Amino acid sequence: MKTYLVTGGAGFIGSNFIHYMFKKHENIKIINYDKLTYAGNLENLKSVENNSNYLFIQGDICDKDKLQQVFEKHDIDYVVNFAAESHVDRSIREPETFVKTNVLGTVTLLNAAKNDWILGDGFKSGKKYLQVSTDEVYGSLGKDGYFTEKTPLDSHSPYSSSKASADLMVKAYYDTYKMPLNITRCSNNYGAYQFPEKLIPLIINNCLNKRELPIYGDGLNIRDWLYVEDHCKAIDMVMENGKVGQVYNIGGHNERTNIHIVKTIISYIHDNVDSSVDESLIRYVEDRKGHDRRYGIDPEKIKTELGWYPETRFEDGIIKTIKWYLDNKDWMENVTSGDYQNYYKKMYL
Ligand code: NAD
Ligand code: TDX
Repeated sequence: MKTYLVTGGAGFIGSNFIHYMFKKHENIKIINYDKLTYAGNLENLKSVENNSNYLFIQGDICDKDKLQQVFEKHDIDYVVNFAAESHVDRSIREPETFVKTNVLGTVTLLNAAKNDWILGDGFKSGKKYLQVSTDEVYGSLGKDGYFTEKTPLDSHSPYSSSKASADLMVKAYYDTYKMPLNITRCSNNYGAYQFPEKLIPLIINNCLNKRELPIYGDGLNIRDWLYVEDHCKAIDMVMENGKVGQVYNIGGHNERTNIHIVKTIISYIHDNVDSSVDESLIRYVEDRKGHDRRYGIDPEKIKTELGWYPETRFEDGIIKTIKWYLDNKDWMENVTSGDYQNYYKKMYL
C-alpha cells in the first residue's frame, strides 16, 4: 500500500485530488498536510474524513521539525506538493508571503523528503516527489504558439516568479542529488471547491448576488482552461509513470477570453436561475498590474509519453461547475463570510 503525503490538500485542487485518488485506487493511504490558510477548507473533505486510510495533519510546509516528525512517523512513498499561496492579485499586494510559502516552503519540504528517502549514494526505491507548478512560469504568449516544456521561464507576477523559483529549486534537487521527482505545469483549472477570489467562482457568486462583475482591462486576456479532475488524472499518471527528473505540461487546448467565460456564466444563470441577471452587470475595471495576455499549453509530451488526455470538454465542464456552485450554496456562504468581505472590499469596492 502506497502512502501519499499531499500538502495543501484542503485547497481547491488538492481536495479534488484526494477525492479523485480515493475513487480511483482502493489501496492507498493519504496524509493531508495543510496549514489551513484562508484558502484551506476541511469542509471540502467531509466525505473522506472518516476513511481509515485518510489522515489530516495541520501544519506548515515551512515547519522543518513538524515535517521531520511526519516523515519519521509515517512511511511516506509519494509527496505531492499543492501547498502554495495561489492568487496572483494577492501576490501583487503581498509578495513576501508568496516567497515564504512557495519558495522556502518547497525547499523545506524537498529537504524533509530527501533526508528521509536517502540511502547510501542514492534513494530508497519506490519514492517520488511531485511539484505541482503552473503554466504561468513561462510568462505570456502573443497571438500564436504554445508553451512547451522547453519554453524558457519568464514569469512576471510575484506569484508566478515564486513558482518559477520553486521549480528551479526542485530541478536542483534532481540535478544535484538525483532525487526522484517530477514537475507538472498545468493551465488554469476550474471545478468544485475553488475559492471565489478566482475568476469563475467569483463571477458565479456575484451573479447569484446580483453584484457587478469586474473584468480587468479589455476582457480579452486568454486563459487555457482545464477541468480540475483532468489535472488530477494527469498528476496520478505522472506520479506512476513519469520519467524522473522530467517536467510535464498539462492542458487541454481550451483557450477562452475572460469576457467569453463571463458571458457564458451570465447566460446560464439568466436562462436557468434568474432572468434578471444579464450583461448589464459587467463592469470593466482597472487592469491587473503586469497582466499576462495569453496562456496556451502544448500537452504533446504527456499525451505521447504517458497516454494522458482530458476527458471533460470545456462546454460540459463549465455547466457542471456552475451547477455544483448552485447546489452548494452553503459552501459558498461559508467561505465568503468573515475575512472574504474585507478582501472583496479592498479589491473591488
Ligand atoms: P488553493 O489556494 O486553493 O489551495 C492552497 C492550499 O495550500 C490551501 O489549502 C492552503 O491552506 C494550503 N497552504 C497554503 N500555504 C501553506 C503552507 N505554508 N503550508 C501548508 N499548506 C499551505 O490553491 P489551488 O488552486 O488548489 O492550487 C494548488 C497548487 O496548484 C498550487 O501550487 C498552484 O500554484 C498550482 N496550480 C493551480 C492552478 C489553478 O488554476 N488553480 C493551475 C496550475 C497550478
Ligand atoms: O475579478 C477578476 N476579473 C478578471 O478579469 C478576476 C479574479 C480575474 N480576472 C481575470 C484575470 C485573468 O486574466 O481573469 C483571468 C483569470 O484570473 P484568475 O482566476 O485570478 O487566474 P490566473 O491569474 O489566470 O491564475 C490561475 O491560473 C494559474 C490561478 O490562480 C493560479 O494559481 C494558477 O497557477
